[in-house]
Amino acid sequence: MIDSVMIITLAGKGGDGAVSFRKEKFVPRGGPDGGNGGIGGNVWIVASKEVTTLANFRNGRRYLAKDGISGGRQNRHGKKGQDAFLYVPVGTVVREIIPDGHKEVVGDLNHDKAKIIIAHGGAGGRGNKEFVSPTNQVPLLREQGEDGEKTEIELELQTLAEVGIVGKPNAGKSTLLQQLTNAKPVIGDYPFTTKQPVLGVMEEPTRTTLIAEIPGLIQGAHVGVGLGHRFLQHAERSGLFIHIIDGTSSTVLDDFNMVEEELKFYDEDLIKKRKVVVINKRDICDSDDAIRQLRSKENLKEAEILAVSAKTGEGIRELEVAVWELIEEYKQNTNISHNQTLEIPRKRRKEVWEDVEWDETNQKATIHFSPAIRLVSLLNLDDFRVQPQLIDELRKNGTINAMVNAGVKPGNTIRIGDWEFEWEYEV
Ligand SMILES: Nc1nc2c(ncn2[C@@H]2O[C@H](COP(=O)(O)OP(=O)(O)O)[C@@H](O)[C@H]2O)c(=O)[nH]1
Ligand SMILES: [Mg+2]
Repeated sequence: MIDSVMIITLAGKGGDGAVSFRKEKFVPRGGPDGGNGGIGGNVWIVASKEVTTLANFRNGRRYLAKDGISGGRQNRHGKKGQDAFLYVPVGTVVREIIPDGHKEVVGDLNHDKAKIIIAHGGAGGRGNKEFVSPTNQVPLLREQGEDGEKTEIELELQTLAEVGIVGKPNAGKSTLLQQLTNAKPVIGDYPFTTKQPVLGVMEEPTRTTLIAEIPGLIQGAHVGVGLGHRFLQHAERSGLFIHIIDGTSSTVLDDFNMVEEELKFYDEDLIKKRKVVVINKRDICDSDDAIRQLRSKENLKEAEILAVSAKTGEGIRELEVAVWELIEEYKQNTNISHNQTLEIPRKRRKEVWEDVEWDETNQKATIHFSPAIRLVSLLNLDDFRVQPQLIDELRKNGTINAMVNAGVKPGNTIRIGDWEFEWEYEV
């Protein structure tokens, strides 16, 4: 089973802005009416209960959203590029691989329809209409659309159980899990057979649920090892516990209290969860007596207590019914409605103003600033009217300032994108 995959997501590029002028009778050149480009499409990761594995994803593959459409004449703005939706199973954790190599969790898609934008589409370029100003009535400028974000991510499916089986070592947790589900846990006469949570699916024709055997708590608490983070996640996320007790024990109530104490030790909230208490090994013990002992405890007077034999299957059907009932109840009471879409906010990575790169030998400054590059890229620089407009705009967006701060002097060469020119202005 594939439970982790690395992919690359590429959002759409923004559409380019247009340069255009209104055509009017008797007016040689009407006002500017070049429209803006549309925003590029976003890439979303969406949790869906219809999807059960990550098997449709291929390691290293790129997943793309559509580019925005370019602006047109008559103020026609380009259409937004279509978003791409990547559907993953509920329980998928999304980690972004940061350029420096470390991974950062950006989303835990733990319920149906939870979603996150993992790569934002690029902004649309502005058309010439947007460049009109009191000093520039005939703008010949337009902007290239911005590149979409490129994000490398890791998807990891963390299947978390709805039901946790807890109990002292040897109580019969593994045997019970095997009775209730398709799991094949190790069953042994000696304690501590299970160190990792073992998962199994409990199925009925119309519903399924995931059950985890939570490893013997006692050993972990005392030695301080063994029970990983994963255990806690299962325990915390599970909606209810089956607390199983060995009915042949002469200290049934103490056994129960001991496990409750251990749970409390990890997290106070754990013991507040709904639970079914199960007296096990009813084939070889006096289960009525065990139940009586438990009922002597104040908060167990009204509790749901059942006697089963995980080995022979006696009482298992009743237990199943009780578990399904509690699951349904739990689902109705959780405030996550199943139609609700949860959008996990994630900001675009900030555009970093990279320094002007200074080449001493050639007395040349290269500008690495995407708004400046996008502005320069599509212009007809042979048109003598364009350059002064461009310089004016570069002044407005801070490029000139950065150049001056970097020590650029008249006579130096400036490179922005593919455009190289000699800086001749005093500032
Ligand atoms: N007679 C009897 N033995 C059981 C029953 N349930 C479990 N056992 C035995 O108890 C021992 C411990 O069971 P296991 O499921 O490994 O317990 P765990 O440590 O809680 O996972 C094994 O030898 C099982 O065969 C039961 O209902 N009746
Ligand atoms: Mg076990």
